[in-house]
Amino acid sequence: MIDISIKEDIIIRDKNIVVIGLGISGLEVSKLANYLGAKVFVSDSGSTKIINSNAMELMSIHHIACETGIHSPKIYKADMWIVSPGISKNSKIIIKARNLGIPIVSEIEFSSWFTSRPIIAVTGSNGKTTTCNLLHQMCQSIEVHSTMAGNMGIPFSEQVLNDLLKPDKNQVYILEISSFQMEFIYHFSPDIAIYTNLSIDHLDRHGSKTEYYNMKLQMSKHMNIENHIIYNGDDLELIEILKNSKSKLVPFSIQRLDTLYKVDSGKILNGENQPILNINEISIPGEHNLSNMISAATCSHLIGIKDDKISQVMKKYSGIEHRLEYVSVLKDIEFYNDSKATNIDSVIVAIKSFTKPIVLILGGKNKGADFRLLLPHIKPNHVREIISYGEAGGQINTALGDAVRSVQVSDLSSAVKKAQYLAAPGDIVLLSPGCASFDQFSNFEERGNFFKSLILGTTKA
Ligand code: UMA
Ligand code: ADP
Repeated sequence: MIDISIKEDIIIRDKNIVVIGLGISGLEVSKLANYLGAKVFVSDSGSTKIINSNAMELMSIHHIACETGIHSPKIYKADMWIVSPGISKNSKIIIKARNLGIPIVSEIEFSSWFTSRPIIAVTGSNGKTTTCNLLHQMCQSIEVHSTMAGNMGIPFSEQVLNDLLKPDKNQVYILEISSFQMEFIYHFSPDIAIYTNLSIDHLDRHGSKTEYYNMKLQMSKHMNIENHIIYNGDDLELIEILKNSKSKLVPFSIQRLDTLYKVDSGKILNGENQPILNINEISIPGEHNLSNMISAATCSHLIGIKDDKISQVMKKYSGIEHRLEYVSVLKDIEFYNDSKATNIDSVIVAIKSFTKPIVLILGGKNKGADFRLLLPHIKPNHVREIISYGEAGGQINTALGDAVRSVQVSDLSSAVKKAQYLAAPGDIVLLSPGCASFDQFSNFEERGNFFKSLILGTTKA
């Protein structure tokens, strides 16, 4: 077995490393472990087209042994396991491997052993991808070359291997970290951690709010007194949870006046109380996006990025696909695609981002959310109708009861048809589903693209 207790003493060369999962994390971490001289075996219980094609790539190009459609007994003949985020620590194979004393690490943990570049790690329940993208645009200077990786879809292992093959001494990693990725963490320690906010999510995976929050806290657990934790100072729960951290705590806020950047009288002010931007120069909607910008600005400032670069990015930033994305206007009805809103809090901020009347489409696969939490944020003259669909449609309808006009349909296509029928000129039709997409789609991107194709007429409702 590999002794993983002291990071500096870990030896990988010639060790039997089993990688569990052959999605993008498994694919890329196998290449990294192989490059470092380990004997790699990869196993995935599934056998979809993607899994099989990843296996083919590893076997034919990298000569790495793989199995798909099964976890054979071979997986337990290992000096260490590297697991993909999609595999829960409560799964049968993990419990068995633990009982056999096999050390198990996550893809993020393993990759972090092989880089000494600075790491900025971003987590939270919402706003991670947006904050990472803002930071990535801000952190480009002669001295700082940022590279994004993590939960947004680029495995950290891929970027670490790229840097080993073609080193860039000015490289700074901006990692988007999910709670799933923090289940097997032993040494991972970013230089700067950002906590955007915390609210309940992923109950189906973690079982309780406490366990979910604990996974989020894993990200900063090994940080030291020299490191910084930038956190949302408007989030009371987050303040409480982080208060005993060893690292330097740096709040950001859109309400307080004691933070590095402040929002005051329609302007963003810097540490010298000088305005760097008028709020109305920002083109993406919602206070939550202002909060994302201020957190990215705070972090950029800490690593020496100048205010003119920060404000330039804030002005130019036009948002990311599937996050409150404007689709089209038809018969004076505006359509927005917010397919990435997969929890209650992101639906709440979406509602708050508009003043016009909304016809809201909710639904998909419930992750254990309580839809009654939406009720205090739904005013009948603002959210005029709710259309629920998919696996969670019935639960949503029951949770909302008579408090709001709601109708349940079977699928997204019918929901769009219904929304077009119910919306009046001047209204907004908003897909902000508050659920995962997996009941009817492969991922949130496919759901958002399908919604857009219905609106733009490229697919018939
Ligand atoms: N599997 C087994 N045995 C098991 C269980 C699963 O072999 O007992 C296999 C599955 O068949 C699957 C693989 O393990 O092929 C698991 O792969 P994965 O789901 O971890 O997929 P990756 O392609 O590696 O993607 C992961 C993240 N997926 C998840 O967290 C579920 C991606 O986040 C991330 O972009 C990627 O790593 C790169 O870092 C996705 C996600 O949905 C987008 N994240 C959640 C979210 O944002 O809400 C947290
Ligand atoms: P994440 O990567 O954490 O899922 P994204 O930036 O992809 O976050 O946004 C996901 C959803 O959350 C979108 O619907 C978006 O409008 C919403 N959102 C973005 N930033 C925030 C925030 N700071 N607070 C609450 N919701 C947010």
